[in-house]
Amino acid sequence: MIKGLYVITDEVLRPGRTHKMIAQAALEGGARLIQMRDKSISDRAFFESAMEIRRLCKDAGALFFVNDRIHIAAAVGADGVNIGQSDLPIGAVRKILGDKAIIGVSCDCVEQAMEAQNDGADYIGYGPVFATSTKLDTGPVSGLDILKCVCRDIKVPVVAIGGIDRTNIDQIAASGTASAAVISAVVCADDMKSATSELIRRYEAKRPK
Ligand code: TZP
Ligand code: MG
Repeated sequence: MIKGLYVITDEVLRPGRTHKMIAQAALEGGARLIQMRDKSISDRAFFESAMEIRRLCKDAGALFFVNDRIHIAAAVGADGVNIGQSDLPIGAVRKILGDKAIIGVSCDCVEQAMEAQNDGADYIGYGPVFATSTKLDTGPVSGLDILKCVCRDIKVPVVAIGGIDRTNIDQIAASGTASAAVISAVVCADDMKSATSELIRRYEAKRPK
């Protein structure tokens, strides 16, 4: 279920590109995992965009995730949420969203990943693997060796994130990840649709069969 390229929307990196435009282009490029992420807009504005993206994802047979805002994930019927270390605990999120919701937890060290797995996370978002300027309050860059250890030790799917682009996504695929999450590699590309398909092609070519 959590497999391949995971595209996360962001309206700040390229002003004028909306969450919906980004999601649409990513879906057209073949992405089947989409997350809407916005740390600053109002709940109402988030909800309205999320409703539209929910529909686009359903039509494309893609999974739709909401970043952080659990109540909006519930309200729009998202497939899941991606939460951080300071969001509600997983058990509380489950109570709100139910058993079928896919709960991803962002982690920046193996201890956090183990704890999230034990608490019932459906996937681990791990990173930053490489340097990134998209998110400033990150833990240290992990690099590929630590990522490989995490993939070896964690049983649930590992979604790598942070600084992943067309030049290094093959290494992410070869490290045992289930998925590679990108923001700027799609959002800042001149052609978001073809950037998405290229990332998918490169990831799939190096995924261990
Ligand atoms: N969490 C860890 S790194 C990161 C997040 C949300 C940002 C990833 O953005 P980019 O542009 O793909 O490096
Ligand atoms: Mg968060």
